[in-house]
Amino acid sequence: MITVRREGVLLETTGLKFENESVMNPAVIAEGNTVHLFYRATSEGNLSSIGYCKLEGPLTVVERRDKPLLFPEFDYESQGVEDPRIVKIENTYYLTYTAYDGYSAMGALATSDTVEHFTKRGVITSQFTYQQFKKRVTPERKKASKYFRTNNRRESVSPTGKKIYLTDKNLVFFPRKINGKFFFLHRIKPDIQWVAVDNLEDLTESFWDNYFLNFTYHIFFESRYPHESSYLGAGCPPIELPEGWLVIYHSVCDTPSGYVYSASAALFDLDNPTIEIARLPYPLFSPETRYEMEGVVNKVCFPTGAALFDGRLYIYYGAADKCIACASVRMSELINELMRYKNE
Ligand code: BMA
Repeated sequence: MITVRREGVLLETTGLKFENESVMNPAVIAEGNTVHLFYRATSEGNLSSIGYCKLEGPLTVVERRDKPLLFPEFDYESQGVEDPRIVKIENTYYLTYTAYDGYSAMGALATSDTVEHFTKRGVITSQFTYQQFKKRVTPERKKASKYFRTNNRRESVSPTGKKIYLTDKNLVFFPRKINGKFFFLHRIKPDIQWVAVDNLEDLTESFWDNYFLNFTYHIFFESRYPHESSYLGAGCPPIELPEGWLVIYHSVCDTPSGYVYSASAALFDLDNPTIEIARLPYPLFSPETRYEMEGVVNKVCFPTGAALFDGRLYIYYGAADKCIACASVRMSELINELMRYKNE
């Protein structure tokens, strides 16, 4: 087993209107000794925006903005900008988030040359209704049957006449191009899927049309163990190591008292990340402290960002959808343990 050190709660709500209900699920990027943290903040009534704070070293908050950095501006995100992740590829920051319009939750992108002034690029995941998705995936019915059993949003139109799209979130980029292509993960319940494209402009309707016609080929990661039996989602941007891409993801298991969200770990091939090298057969850490067990949603550890300091991996996560906490592990210990569970 790996020794996981709870570093405790890092950020809590304040009296400021945009973050007076909860703070959680932060995007994290470390540059030298500085860690930039872009977190989901909710105001009463559950409207999300993205706040910013800066750390020196893994745990010391030195700056926290009193206004959100990103907030709903467009129809597709009118009810919230949620769950950011961030990477830097060739001098550009790519901040992905869930755009929620009150009915549909979709993966959206914002880019910037600095950590401050992001330009929104709109929704980049598919915008298909469940029925459109089902029609395209039906020829693969056998392999895709769990997608039709999962609690995916089924309606196509809202009472107000708005189109409702299949929920597609947890959009997470790899932090560099792989074989010249952008490589990212997204999640249509219950698995994680992958996309590789030369240019992000290639993500057109006809791209997604073809993608769904060949859908099961794009499944990146499926649940195997009890703690991930309900569904999975990409968590922190993958971390490049000599042994492979380390992916910290969230794994979800339904229980009589509700879903339990844990932080889990797996390793993928550097040149072809669709190849799984190893995964832990148990969660890296699960809700156990009071701040993870009780909050807006109980029993949630939702990892979304990580940073490496002196051989320790600091994992930042939303705890019970209420506050932001951090836990750390020795990287060598985690890799050694993963290697014990290599795929045949
Ligand atoms: C997911 C998202 C996250 C949240 C998690 C646990 O679907 O809504 O923002 O942290 O559920 O409630």
